[in-house]
Formats: sequence, C-alpha cells, structure tokens
Amino acid sequence: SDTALTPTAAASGASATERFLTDKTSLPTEGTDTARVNTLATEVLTAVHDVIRRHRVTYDEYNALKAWLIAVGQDGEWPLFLDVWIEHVVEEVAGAAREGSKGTIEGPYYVPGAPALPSTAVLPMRENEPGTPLLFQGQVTGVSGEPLGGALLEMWQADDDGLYAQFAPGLPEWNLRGSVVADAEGRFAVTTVEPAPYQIPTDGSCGRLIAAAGWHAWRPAHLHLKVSAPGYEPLTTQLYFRGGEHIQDDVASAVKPELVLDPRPASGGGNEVVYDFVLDPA
Ligand code: MBD
Ligand code: FE
Repeated sequence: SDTALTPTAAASGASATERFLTDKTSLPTEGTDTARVNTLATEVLTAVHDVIRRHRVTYDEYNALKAWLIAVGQDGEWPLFLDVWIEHVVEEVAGAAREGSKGTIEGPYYVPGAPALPSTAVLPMRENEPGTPLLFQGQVTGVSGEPLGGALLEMWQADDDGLYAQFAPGLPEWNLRGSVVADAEGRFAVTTVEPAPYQIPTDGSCGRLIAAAGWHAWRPAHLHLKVSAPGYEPLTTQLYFRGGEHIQDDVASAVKPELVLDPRPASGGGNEVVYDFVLDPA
C-alpha cells in the first residue's frame, strides 16, 4: 500500500493541533481570575491525589503515565484526547439552558472557510464519491418559529472510508465540507453521501490508552454542523443515523436521542431525511 496515503495519528494530530492554535483564542495573559483557577486546579489535583491513594498507584504506574502524557503532546493528540474524553461534559454544561435544538461537541476536525454554497447544493465531492447518496433538507428558525432567512450551515463529515479532508492524506482540500446559505425562508436542501463510522487513530497515544484499557476506538457515523444567524446563539451539533454501529457506545459520548436521523429511501435512489434547526436568541 502507498504509505504516503496511509492516515497516521502523528499527521492528523499535527493538523488538528495546528488548526486549534490557528482558530481558537490564544492563552489569556491578563485578567486571569486567580480565585477561579485556584478552585479548579486545586479540585482537579485533589481528585488525582484521591485516585492515587485509593488505588495505591505505584512508581511504575506514575512513570508510565508521565511517559504517556509526554507522548500525547509529541503525537499532537491533545486535541483528539480532550475532544473525545472531556469536551462532552463542557458541552453539557454550556448547552444546558438552550431552548432550541440540542447541540453536541465540535471535535477536532472543523475547518472555517469551507466553500460557500447556495441553499440547494451538493457538498464538494469527488467524481463517483463512494457511499450512499443522502438528501438532507430542512429549515432554520428561531424559538418562536420565525424563519431565519440566510442562516449559515457549515457542514463537515468523514467520507465512506471514515476519513476527513485536511486530516487524512489523498483527499481534495474541501471534500465533504461546505458553507450552505439557507434561502429567504431559512430552508436548505443539501446532497451529500452518508459517512462511515469513524475510528479514532489507533497508532498514537490515544490508541495506546484505548488498547491498554480494553476500550474500542469507534464513533458512530455522523454529520457535523455549525448553524448560525445574526442575533442568534450559534449551534454546534452532530447528526447520527438510526440503527448505526456504535450509536449506543460512542467513544466520545456525544450522541443524544434528539440527534439521531432516520433517513428513508428517496425515489431517485439513495436516502433522504428532513431535520430542522431551532436557534436560541443570542
Ligand atoms: C471525530 O470525527 C469527532 O467528531 C470527534 C468528536 C473526535 C474525533 C474524531
Ligand atoms: Fe467527527
């Protein structure tokens, strides 16, 4: 096989780390809330101390942890580790007061600036893109039912091999990534292909943790979306497929019942599904 086209933990980790450092706000240097940091850091450290005492952690185990933490950084897998095992609780807290559509985690593979597409569109894809065609349509409204004309739906997803453009080699830059602009009534109709389940890299430190703990590395097949409109709270979400593998045991714990699609066969072949988004006021 062509090793240049084989996805590796180190390559996708480096891309995800660079992505994060480019897009997300840099570390605050001023205005640090010392009391807040003191509370959070003290409680996290105390929780770790308690585990060490309760399980009589040995020096061999401590050194294995130290080596593993160093390797996570060397592999560029901090974005992956944090988004798989921590982000779902941050999102749970952040989204608790939302009245409109449920959201879920963003994960490490969002890239801003995907090609702009009209309300009826085909996501950028290769000729003969493998996978079951999917017509995904719906409407974006506010919580009072007001249509949000011109709402933006940024979409990104894995292909039929479970690979994300810009994080696995050999795919066109914007494959299965697009910025869809809804029509004047907030409606959209996007043609894509159904993604495959996603296996997080098994050849890096996150994979070594999974193997050592006897876990599995799978996420159920999913579409990622960021839905936004001026004056409304942006929504970051994912949509899954009823009956799909690992819906019940997502390694990233990011499935919610409201996020599971039930596509049915479309008359022209492939599948189709309707899903509406409701945004909270900002
Ligand atoms: C993904 O595709 C993903 O969505 C998350 C949350 C973590 C790793 C890979
Ligand atoms: Fe994903």
